[in-house]
Amino acid sequence: MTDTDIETAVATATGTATGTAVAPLPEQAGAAASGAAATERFRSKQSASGGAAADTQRVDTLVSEVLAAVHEVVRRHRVSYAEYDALKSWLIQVGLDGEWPLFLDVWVEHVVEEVANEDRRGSKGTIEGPYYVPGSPSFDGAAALPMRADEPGTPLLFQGRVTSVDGTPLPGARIEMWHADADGFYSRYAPGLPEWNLRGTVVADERGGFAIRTVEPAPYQIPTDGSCGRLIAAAGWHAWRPAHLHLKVSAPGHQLITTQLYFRGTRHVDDDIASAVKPELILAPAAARSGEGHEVTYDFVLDPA
Ligand code: MBD
Ligand code: FE
Repeated sequence: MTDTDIETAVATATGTATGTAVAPLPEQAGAAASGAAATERFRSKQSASGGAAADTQRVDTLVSEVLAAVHEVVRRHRVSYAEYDALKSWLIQVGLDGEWPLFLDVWVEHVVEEVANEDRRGSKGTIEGPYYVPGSPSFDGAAALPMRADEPGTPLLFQGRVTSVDGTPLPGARIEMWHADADGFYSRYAPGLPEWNLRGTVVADERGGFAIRTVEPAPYQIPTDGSCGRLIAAAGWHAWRPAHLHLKVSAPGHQLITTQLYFRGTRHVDDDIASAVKPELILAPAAARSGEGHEVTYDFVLDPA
């Protein structure tokens, strides 16, 4: 990192330079660019929602138990001052890199999602991850996601219906999809991609049906040049998520589902670094009946609110 990168990251993290709702398009590749953009996006979402109300008792319980777990690890493994200082400098650097959203969504969010949605009867959800952007271009019924004229990758037709748990179709349901391109990059978090590339919203027809044309994403590698990448290398882990489509599906009077869908037999579908794969979320696309590429049908079932 150069001094200017660090100043930019600090300014972003403290909100002194940018008060805008939309993060600027990154100009450089790598951890600093995607981390700063993800941090900025999270901060604007959080300031819009006002954040959770702090219940003193709850903060006391949760923080005390997290600290007790840390103390227990220090004692059990006889953690040294050298290791304590290594931890301190790593934690400082995660913030400077803007990688707290990435770190938390990869290693913590899956358990929060599990607890939040354990009583759902409809379709399975999974983690949102750090790269959602609200307000993507919207289309009726059947559409292609915004993409470049020469967008690389295998064409994919993704279609299905949205119903309530009792089987009632949900016309007007909104299916928001976002995903990495065939090189594993997300628009808004990597340089050189059109603003809404591979991000769009399709509104279901009168039968609750939708059809989305896109291209199959590549597996995603956590940036290797930032703090999360350094942790992964230091621990001897791998840095990969399997190829995935992100979705948010919503309809009036129903609970929104945030989910991801994966592809049977693809790399890392059995060892996702973010622990976000569930068997119900693995697609098995077939050869397209018309045109090139693949097609797959997946229906969403929403729980009443
Ligand atoms: C991703 O694309 C993602 O979905 C998650 C959860 C974490 C890092 C990158
Ligand atoms: Fe993702």
